[in-house]
Amino acid sequence: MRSEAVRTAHSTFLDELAADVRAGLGDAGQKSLPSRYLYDDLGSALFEAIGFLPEYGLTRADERIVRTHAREIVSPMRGPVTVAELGSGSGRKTRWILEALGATRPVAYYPIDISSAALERCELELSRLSSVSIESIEADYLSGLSLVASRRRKDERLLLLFLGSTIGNFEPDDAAEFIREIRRRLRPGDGFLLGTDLVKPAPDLIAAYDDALGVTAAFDLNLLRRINRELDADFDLENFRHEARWSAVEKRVEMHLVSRLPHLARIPAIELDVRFRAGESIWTESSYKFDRKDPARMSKRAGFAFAGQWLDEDWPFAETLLVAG
Ligand code: AVJ
Repeated sequence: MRSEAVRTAHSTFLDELAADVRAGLGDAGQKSLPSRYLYDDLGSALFEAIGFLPEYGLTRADERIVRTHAREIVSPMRGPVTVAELGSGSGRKTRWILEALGATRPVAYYPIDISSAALERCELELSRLSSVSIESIEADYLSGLSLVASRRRKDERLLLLFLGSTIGNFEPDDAAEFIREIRRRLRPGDGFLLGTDLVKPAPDLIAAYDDALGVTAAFDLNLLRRINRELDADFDLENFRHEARWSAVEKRVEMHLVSRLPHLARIPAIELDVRFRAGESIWTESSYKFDRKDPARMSKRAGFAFAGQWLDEDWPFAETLLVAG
């Protein structure tokens, strides 16, 4: 039974990957691949390493704000609280929120992630917290949130965490729609803590996404290695170089894998040959950056009220607390 279910899940995943690769590389015009495929086991480990790079202040700023202001952030949440988190990460930032809440009451914590490896690491990191019970939810964000929201008792408030500026990987229309979908699953009075990386000088942004050690380049190139493995493709990683571009108009950093020379890559699993010109790129990620007022503005339209915002001095980043109206 169980192995059957796992096999089905895996083939569904492969079907999706195949369809996405065909859609992204199959036509003339700008080639692209969805950024969520960056996070296989190695990709997730490389992202963890990126969080230690001096050029990439995002993860440390996010943690600093949560650590410094945890008490204030949770202060509007009275009575019993269930905490849910979209993308469990390493659990390092979440610990501060759970400790602040757990000081005065028992807390149930539900990390939601499609990666079982990420969930395991998170459980390990947070398992020593007394007065916090953890239950991992291996699911996509919205299904996981529906499950958690429907399970809690009538008198329990929900505090939903969406940290790390993951919202920045959504196209703006999709981000707005996603926040509306979140609101639909909450009850009035529930909290939503949203982390957003802020616009900063172009050279800082470029360095953050194209670091001197080449860790981000490895993170980006690993996407092709993953497609080689999962779809039996023959991408030669040496044929590509990583590039970070900042668009001030769109307020986004783009990651591209740029072909160094004209060449052909074969993807037999989907019977696709992909031709590259020299200088042609595969667009692998957008990371939108925000102004301080953006989070409240986006969320108000979705039915949230602004309840507070905390910023970091060293690396412009905002933690915004919203309450479902
Ligand atoms: C995990 C989505 C926040 O966009 O900054 C890091 C991913 N990409 N370096 C980001 C990432 C390149 C990261 N997020």
